[in-house]
Amino acid sequence: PKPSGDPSAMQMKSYACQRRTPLKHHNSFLTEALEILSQNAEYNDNEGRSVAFRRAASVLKALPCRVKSMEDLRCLPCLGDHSQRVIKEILEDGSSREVESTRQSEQFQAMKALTGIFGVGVRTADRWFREGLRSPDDLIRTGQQLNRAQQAGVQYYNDLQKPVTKVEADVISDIVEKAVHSVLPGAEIQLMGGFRRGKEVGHDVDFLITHPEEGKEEGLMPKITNWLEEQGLLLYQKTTRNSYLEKMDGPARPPNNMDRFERCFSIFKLQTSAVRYKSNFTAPAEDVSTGRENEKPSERDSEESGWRAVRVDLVVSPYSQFAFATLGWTGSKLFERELRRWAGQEKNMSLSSHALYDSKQNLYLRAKTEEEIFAYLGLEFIPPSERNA
Ligand code: DCP
Ligand code: MG
Repeated sequence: PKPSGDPSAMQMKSYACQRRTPLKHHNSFLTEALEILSQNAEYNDNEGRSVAFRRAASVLKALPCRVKSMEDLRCLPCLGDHSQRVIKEILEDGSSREVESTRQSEQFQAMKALTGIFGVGVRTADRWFREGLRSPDDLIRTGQQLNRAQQAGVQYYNDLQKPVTKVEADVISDIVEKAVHSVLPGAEIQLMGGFRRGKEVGHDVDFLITHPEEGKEEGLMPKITNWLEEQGLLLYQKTTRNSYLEKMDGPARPPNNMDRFERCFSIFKLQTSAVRYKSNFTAPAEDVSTGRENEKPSERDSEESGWRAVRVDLVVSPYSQFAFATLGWTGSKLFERELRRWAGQEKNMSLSSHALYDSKQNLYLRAKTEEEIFAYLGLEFIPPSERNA
């Protein structure tokens, strides 16, 4: 047996959904580099390459200690030649030339700034980049045509760049709970996404809403958004209708894995006084960067105005799909992707945020809890805090 300090001593499973990945790990100096290359591949519309780097990074997140030499990587899955070259260079020289030149490149920085605008995807950002645009300011200066989401994205750009803290998420939870219970008593609300996995900050706040009596949740979203709008709490909202029909959609995944729940993409107007009030009643959070350090004085100051903009996603699920929706909206994105790949490739099943279909038995598998879904898939249950793949 190998000494216990040797990372290769553990049996590393190859699917991220077979492993426990904590939030804090020992190899950020390597994973951050690999994730730069993953992100750059995404900006260049190379999904295969992007996922390969992301999988490599994810394996290193699951290691019990810091990688010290290439020897430590023996027997690890998902580490392709390219990832190994990058890791080797970082271990030997402290940094990778490819990663550093990518990070500094005009294209990478512009794509990061442009895709960082709410409502802007890689396609649009790439078109703008090729037209010579580099930042939100360039869009305003050149009078680009923007849709309603992008207009809000540019308008609230600085606020939306700042990470959302757990205390802010808790204040928004209270508001959402009040809104939901005002329009449908007995409804259940759950905080999802990164915050459910134990993150201290996020880029948005995600909620899943349901009601134990199937059918009661129908038409709920417009009632919630109306209530919020009347209170002056929404800066932007766009609701998409539930378009999932088991009989019509069958087991096939909707295109690009988007689920079909009634969903609201919104921007909340969050009173900073409410956040200050709440933090006084909460254990002091760890000191996290507010991202305000680089803010130009000319920009809107939420301290002065008394509020800030926060991205909030609301999703309504029928009770019968709630376990699948919960699993599908907890993340991480790679963990979700790996779950679906495992289901398809290893189990001949099809998993979505709505259902699990068994192609061998030709039937839908019902579940009330996440634990049951892991069991159907023949996987050990991984709690949300260890899904940070
Ligand atoms: N999700 C998904 N596929 C989508 C959209 C969402 O699998 N197309 C799932 C996985 C995410 C969760 O929903 O974990 C929430 O999406 P976010 O983009 O908000 O991701 P996180 O909450 O994990 O990260 P952050 O802290 O940046 O908000
Ligand atoms: Mg989120």
